[in-house]
Formats: sequence, structure tokens, C-alpha cells
Amino acid sequence: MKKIGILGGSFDPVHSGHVGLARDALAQAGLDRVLLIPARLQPFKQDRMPASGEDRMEMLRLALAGEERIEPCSYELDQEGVSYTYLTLRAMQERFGPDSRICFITGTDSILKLDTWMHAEELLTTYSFIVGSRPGYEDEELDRCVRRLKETYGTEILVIRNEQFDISATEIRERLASGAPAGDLIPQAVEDYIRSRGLYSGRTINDRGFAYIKEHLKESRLVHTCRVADEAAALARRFGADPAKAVTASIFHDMAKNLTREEMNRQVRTFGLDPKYIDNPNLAHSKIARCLMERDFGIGDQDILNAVSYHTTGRAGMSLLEKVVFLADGIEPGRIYPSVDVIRDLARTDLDKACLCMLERTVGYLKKKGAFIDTDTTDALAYLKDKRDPEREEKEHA
Ligand code: DGI
Ligand code: FE
Ligand code: FE
Repeated sequence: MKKIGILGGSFDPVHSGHVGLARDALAQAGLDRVLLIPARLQPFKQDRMPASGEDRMEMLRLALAGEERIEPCSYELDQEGVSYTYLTLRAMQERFGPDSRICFITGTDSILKLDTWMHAEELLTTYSFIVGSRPGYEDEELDRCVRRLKETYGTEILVIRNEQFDISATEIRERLASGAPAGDLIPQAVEDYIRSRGLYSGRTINDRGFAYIKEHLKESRLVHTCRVADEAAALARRFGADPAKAVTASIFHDMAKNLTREEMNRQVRTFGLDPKYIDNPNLAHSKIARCLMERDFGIGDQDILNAVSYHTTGRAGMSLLEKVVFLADGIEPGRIYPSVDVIRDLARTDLDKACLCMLERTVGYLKKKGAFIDTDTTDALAYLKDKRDPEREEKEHA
């Protein structure tokens, strides 16, 4: 019977820990081959753009060039959509045939959580497991887990000693971004490839957002955006929100503002947004911005995304960050309208009151114009009004 080791991961980038674990598994578990299978990553779940599948495969090829019986496999990248381990292992069993034993190689953290994976029971009853564990790390917990899985499912689990598996890819990316050499954390050929391709070059999400709006916005809109960012950072510090998130949300908030009406309508359809945003650029630009941030910038932080998505209307239950961006947009120093100074005054001490005042003004203005008022706008107004009453009572009774 052939024994095939499967090591999955994002490999973004592959590092010495992965290679070391593959080698250790090959030797200590008597495997015939080990396949490293990079996952298709979901950029919207990350706060940065992952390297492309091709780049991650190429890095694996370079890292494994000198290895015998250890090779990359693009199976998951070749599938449509995101893969699940149980489907990948089924496919590998199929590929290598019933005479092969599929051994899933994993770290301590993953095996401890394996119960929660899709089709965990199938995984645990069908395949063998090889756990690379760093001595001293969660030893007892791992022991207990292995015994329990063996008793419950009859799973064959081999624990092997491996020092390096938990090298942090984040740390590697940060080192590379700062220009520092990665040392022996990644193979030299991989490091050379990363540099030649400009991967992990450390352009922050703000830099990338800024480059985008510089290209896509009129100058006056760009200036407005920068003022919103400054104002939002100040409000965030004042009211205890995260200034860095406030700045990121501000940079992106009007990124779709200068699209033509036709382009906006097309984007509303492309992203499957509510048809009420058709022919309503004032409302559509915020919703489109959120979608672009997720799809094209890999921004997954829901608070940042919501701050952008609701910067025009607000909404019931809006978060601290959402209020900060909403208010900053309305009171940045370039804004001129009758009640703006009243709102700026309120913004010095009372975030909710300032937001409420701004909403009241907007609704009044929209009503006068006879414009369509989004339910999010009226809900936000009602929410902030309601919220004020008990607060006032509390203060009066104090
Ligand atoms: O993008 P900005 O110009 O910086 O400002 P914004 O996104 O806050 O607002 C854009 C416009 O949208 C502004 O004139 C007010 C308007 N607006 C706010 N709430 C609603 C709305 N327009 C409609 N039709 N319905 C709303 O509920
Ligand atoms: Fe806007
Ligand atoms: Fe704006």
C-alpha cells in the first residue's frame, strides 16, 4: 500500500516550516510522496490581497525544486470556487486509487479543531493523520485530542516532532515589506522570486486605495476625501474609535463617486445590489464602493466596509466607526451649508447628537427636494432619536 501525504495551506508564501514538515512527514511516517496543495484564498476574508494562485504555485515549485518525492499540486486552484478538505482528499483518493492510503498532514492547532471541519466524521474515519507538533506546545491537549479521536472514530494519527511549522507567514511578509531579508525563514529562491515579482512589497491598503482614488476621482473630490480622512481620524481619537480604520474607510468612501450614471447602474447590476440604487448615484456610490473594496482590494474588515457602505445614509444600530465616518463626511472643513457650524460644534462633545443633527438636516433637505429617502436614512434618524431619550433621562435622574 502506498502512503500519500497531503499538506494543505495558503502558502502565501511557502516557508521553511512547510518544507520541513513535509520532509519530516515523509521520513517519519514512511510516506511515498507528499503533495503540497495551495488553497484558493478568499480575498474578502483577508485584510490584504493574497498572492495569486500562480505565484503561490511558482513559489512552491521553487521551494521544492531540490526535494525528492515532495511536490506541489494545483488541484484546489484548478477547482471552481473554494475547496473543502474532504473534497480534496476524496479527489486524491480517487487519483491514487484504493490501494493508496491518504494521510493528511496538519499542525497541532488544526487537529484540535478538526471536529468543526466540514464532513469531519468522513475525514476522521477515512483518512490517516500526521500531526507536526512543536515540543511543549499544547502537549497535553494534543494528547487528549488524539486519544479521543482514536476512541471515537478509530482514526490513525501519528504525532511527529516538528520545530518550524509554526513560522509565521505574516512575520515573513512584514520582514520582506520592510526590506529586511527573510533569512532562513524561506528558501532563497522563493525570496528572489518574491522580490522579482514585487510580492508583499508592503504597499499598504491605504497606499493602494489612494492610488486608486487619485486615478478615478476629480481633484475636488480627492481633496474632499483627504479632508474626510483627517476629520475622521480626529473624531476617532476623540470618541474612542480606531483612527487607522477611520482613515482607511475615509480613503475609500467616495471611490465610486465619479463614475458616470451608466457605469454606476452597470455596477449596481454587476454586484447584484438592490434595484432601488439604479439611477440614484447618491445612494449607489457608497454601496458600489463597499463591493469594490471587497472584490478588488481584498478588504474584509466588516466595520470598515460598513462605515463606507452607510456613509451616506447611516443606519439603525450604526457602530462607532460608522458614525465617525458619516459625521466626518458631513463636517470636513470644505463643507459649507447653513447648519454645518452647529453640527461641528456638537461634534466636539457629542457624537450621537451631531449625527442626529446632520441626519435631521439631510432628511429635511431631501423632503424639500422631494427626493427618494432610503429606509436606512429614516431608520438611522429614528434610532438616534430613540437612543437620546433614555440617555437624557439617565442624566436627569443622576
Ligand atoms: O459623497 P458625498 O458627496 O461626500 O456625501 P454623501 O455620500 O454623504 O451624500 C451624497 C448625497 O446623498 C447628499 O446630497 C445627501 C444625499 N442623501 C443622503 N441620504 C439620502 C440621500 N439621497 C437620497 N436620495 N436618499 C437618501 O436617503
Ligand atoms: Fe459619499
Ligand atoms: Fe464624501
